[in-house]
Amino acid sequence: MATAVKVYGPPLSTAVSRVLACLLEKDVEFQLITINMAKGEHKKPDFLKIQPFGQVPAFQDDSISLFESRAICRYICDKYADRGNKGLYGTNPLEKASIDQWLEAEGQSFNPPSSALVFQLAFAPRMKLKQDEGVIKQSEEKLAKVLDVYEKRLGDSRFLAGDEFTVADLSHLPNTQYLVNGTQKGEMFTSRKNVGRWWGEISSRDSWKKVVEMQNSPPPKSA
Ligand SMILES: N[C@@H](CCC(=O)N[C@@H](CS)C(=O)NCC(=O)O)C(=O)O
Repeated sequence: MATAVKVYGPPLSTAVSRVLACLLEKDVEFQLITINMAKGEHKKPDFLKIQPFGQVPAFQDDSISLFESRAICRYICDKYADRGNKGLYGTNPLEKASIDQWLEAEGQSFNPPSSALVFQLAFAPRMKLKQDEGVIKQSEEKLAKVLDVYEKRLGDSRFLAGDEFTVADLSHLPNTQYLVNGTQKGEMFTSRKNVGRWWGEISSRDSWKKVVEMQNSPPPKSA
């Protein structure tokens, strides 16, 4: 009997929640192994064997261990191609090329300014760290330019890679969730007509609602 894949890390982490959303879309059974980052468990030698950079998530399936959330998502989509949402990573080279292009745009253009804003505006206050106004201003300007490109694209196309929801859209959920619901910067998304319509659509998927529920559930008590 196939065993559940393992995901290591807290659902509050944006990179972990990306992988969880993908597993839920693909209807793949998983075991979530909480890593207490406040206690530095992600820097312990045993964890470094599966995630040598000491970051979350780490992932295991059969004999393979993986890190990097977007690479993990691609693996899940390919390995479990026949499960759940079968078009999540496209079904032919043409679709995959478009999905890969927008997945790269997320990783290379959208993620740097949006994750900086998430850190500065959502995490720094919780961690009682001083916010860097220069980083906030610069990241906001960069993100606005990226969202202008998205606004145009989403005026021509229902989702980023075409008419269907794909892993390229999914990959934007974690940072956008924090920015729209956990900071004052939500308007950057909601004031742009097409981006706002897209965000409403992708964030109301059952898979993402389950991830948000997991984020809002108290972490299991450690022994
Ligand atoms: N590119 C990596 C980023 C992983 C990452 O930055 N994880 C953060 C949490 S969202 C982390 O582990 N931070 C703790 C640290 O870097 O020490 C991925 O997508 O998996």
